[in-house]
Amino acid sequence: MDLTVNEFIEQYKKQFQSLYAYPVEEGTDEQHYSALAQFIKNHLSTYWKDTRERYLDNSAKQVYYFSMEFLPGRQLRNNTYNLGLLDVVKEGLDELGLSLDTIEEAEVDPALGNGGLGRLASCFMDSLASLSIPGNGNGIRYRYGLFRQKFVDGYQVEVPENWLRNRNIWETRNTKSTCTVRFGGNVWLEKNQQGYMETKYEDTLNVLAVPYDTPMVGYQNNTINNLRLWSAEIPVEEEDQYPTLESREPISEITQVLYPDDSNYEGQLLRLKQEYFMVSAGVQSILRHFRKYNVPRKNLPDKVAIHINDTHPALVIPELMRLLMDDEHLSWEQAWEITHKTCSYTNHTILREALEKWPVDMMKSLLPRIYMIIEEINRRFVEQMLPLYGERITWQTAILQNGVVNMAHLAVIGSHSVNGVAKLHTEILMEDVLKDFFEIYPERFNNKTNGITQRRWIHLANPGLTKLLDNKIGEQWKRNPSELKVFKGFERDKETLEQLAAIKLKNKKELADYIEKVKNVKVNPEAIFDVQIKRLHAYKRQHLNVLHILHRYLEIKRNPKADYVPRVFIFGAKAAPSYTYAKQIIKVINSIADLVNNDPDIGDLLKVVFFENYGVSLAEKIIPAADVSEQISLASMEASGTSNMKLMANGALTLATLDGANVEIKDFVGEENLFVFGLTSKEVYELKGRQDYNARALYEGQDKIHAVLNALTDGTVPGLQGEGHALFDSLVQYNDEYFVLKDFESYVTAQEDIDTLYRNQPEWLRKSLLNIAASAPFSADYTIKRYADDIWKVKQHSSNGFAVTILDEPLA
Ligand code: 26Q
Repeated sequence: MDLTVNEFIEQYKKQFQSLYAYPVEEGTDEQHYSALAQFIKNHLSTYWKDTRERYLDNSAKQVYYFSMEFLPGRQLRNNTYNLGLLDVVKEGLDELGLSLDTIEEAEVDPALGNGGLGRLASCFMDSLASLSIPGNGNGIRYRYGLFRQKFVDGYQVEVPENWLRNRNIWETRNTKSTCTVRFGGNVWLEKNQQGYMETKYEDTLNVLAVPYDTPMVGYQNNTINNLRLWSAEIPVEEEDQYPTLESREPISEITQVLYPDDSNYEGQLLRLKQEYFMVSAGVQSILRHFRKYNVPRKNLPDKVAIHINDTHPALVIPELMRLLMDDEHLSWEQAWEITHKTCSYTNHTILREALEKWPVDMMKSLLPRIYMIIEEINRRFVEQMLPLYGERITWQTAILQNGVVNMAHLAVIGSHSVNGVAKLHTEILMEDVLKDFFEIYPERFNNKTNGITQRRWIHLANPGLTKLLDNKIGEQWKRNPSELKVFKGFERDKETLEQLAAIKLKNKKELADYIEKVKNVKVNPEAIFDVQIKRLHAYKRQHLNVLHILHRYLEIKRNPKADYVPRVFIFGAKAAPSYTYAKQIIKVINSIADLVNNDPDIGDLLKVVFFENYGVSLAEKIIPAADVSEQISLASMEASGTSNMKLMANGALTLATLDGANVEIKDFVGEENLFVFGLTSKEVYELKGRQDYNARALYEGQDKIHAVLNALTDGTVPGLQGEGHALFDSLVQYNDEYFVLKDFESYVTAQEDIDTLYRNQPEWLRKSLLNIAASAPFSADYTIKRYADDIWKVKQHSSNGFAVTILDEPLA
């Protein structure tokens, strides 16, 4: 887009004055943010409209990514950059005496997701647009996002996230495209005069679904896709039936708040309402748009692909069946053919406690028609499989089991494709979690290793590194990520390594300043910045990190004169509000931080920083400054991980178990360029199978472990109210479910190897460079291209040939 600096200044002044009726000089940061965001939105609106028309004119097949969560992050800088306006805008603001860095801080970061799954959805939206693939997001516009996390006395406290306080400039309320979603009531089938069976409803709760559309701007390619988030309202014609605020509760609560649990499923009625609300509105709106294509109903799979992001939107399957049969009068067979050709499903977890299973009674009374359809899908499945596979496999794969609806089974049976999110994870699905299904439908299973968008995580988050790459290898890597491997050629170039070191140090200084500002802790930017940022969960083993920190602390106290490499341990993590153990770990980390950071014997050698309210915006500050990436989940438990990819791409060295995508990171960068420790997934399975693990023996037999665990309970760590004992008990008394003690020794050794390597700066920098150069395969552009080719069968529809080009496919 062509715009000169002067034109920008003129237009921006006008924009500002039309909003606030006084000159720009008098504006607050917040007002400038609003005016600038509005300015950018005005600029992109024609491309947004054109993209929609282009897809329609080309009769393009479209993909709809259904997800209960999206974590887009701040959009001002991203959109400005992707429109090709970043330099002009920065310069213009500069001339006006303003700064984008300051203005940007006034934008809220929409926390409409819990963690990895939601952020992945947003990275995918970015790649879809940047590849000019007709791709739409479909989700919920939660009135309150994931809680804001505060620490009080070291304890996590949750505060509601009122992200819409200052209205959201990016969204457009689209009243033209509303639809109605029905809950409860009575449903029956009746023959009408034409002889069709007709579905009759009475006493239903009717909810109006209002879409809010947000532009998803492609990288300098004139493509703007749509993210559609639904909000629940009272149907206009029923306003009178809801005279009091109280009577409106059952409707407004549906899209009021995001469930803050990312790993523990509790069968809450409201959650089921949310899922069906989003699914029904989304599918209705797809079918309405599809009518514009003027092709027969049976050709729906040629024009539409629906992706189910984990089982949360799996009701797409019975809902599409319902609409095709009840509204379009197709037969069961026709509707089923269309449905399973249209739908595909990604699994993101092997944790049994996270698998969704809805009580039949709940489903039956909330969604009577949907339940009838699920029952029939199940009946036909069982009827077909019994003679082929016998009792055991058939009943173990059925959708209805012991009074619950197994959503993963519904998703697999109703989809033509089932994928995991890393090679190892997909293997575990095929060999363990979904083993029986793999026997029945081997052709459905495939792997799609996760990816990240380099635009947000390198270009924008790390401008220093981006410039270095541009200078050394040219700018082609921005449109063809595989070019990053050219950077490997500089591994022995002294000048490049020094520049890389200078960039990292600058990023670390900025983070150090920020740490001082928000945590009032002074850290040494020359220390190793060791980072673990992810949801707090026992399987991710933040407590393994904690034990090692305590071990280090005791070492330094015992032998203060030895030669140590200074280390700053950085954490960012939210615990689910009901997850007591995770919250106890937070308290322990904060207490250890108090101990360590204020001990004059320790000084710079050891610092612990636990940021409050970890999210996308904080990640953008932390990741470019990281030296070490902690990826220490118990092997087999982490489906993929994506912070591992972001940190690697920013030159951090990975300290990892062979879990999730860490395995592929190791394969690409080479074993000698990261630090692997701990049990392998196979060993974990064997150890579990043997049932002879004895954590107490490790506590009693190994001095280091003994000392560290005692420090948790003997008063060494101040301010604990039993949290140290809780940790101790989980590890010793309750036999250490995630084998923390088993992996402790090799973890400590790997940590020592890190110190040794860091002392040899040229070698450290060389490995850091090799990590950056090997990060290309984890571009979400590749991931999305493979989804598009293998699963969705959707094509790129560029307007000017400018879409990101994928020349070769490193991970294929
Ligand atoms: C389910 C039912 C009721 C309420 C909440 C939920 C729920 C919500 C969110 C269950 C799970 C989630 C989120 C899961 C998640 O983020 N998984 C992560 O997905 C990433 C992207 O694939 C992977 O990289 C991570 O390994 C995986 O943990």
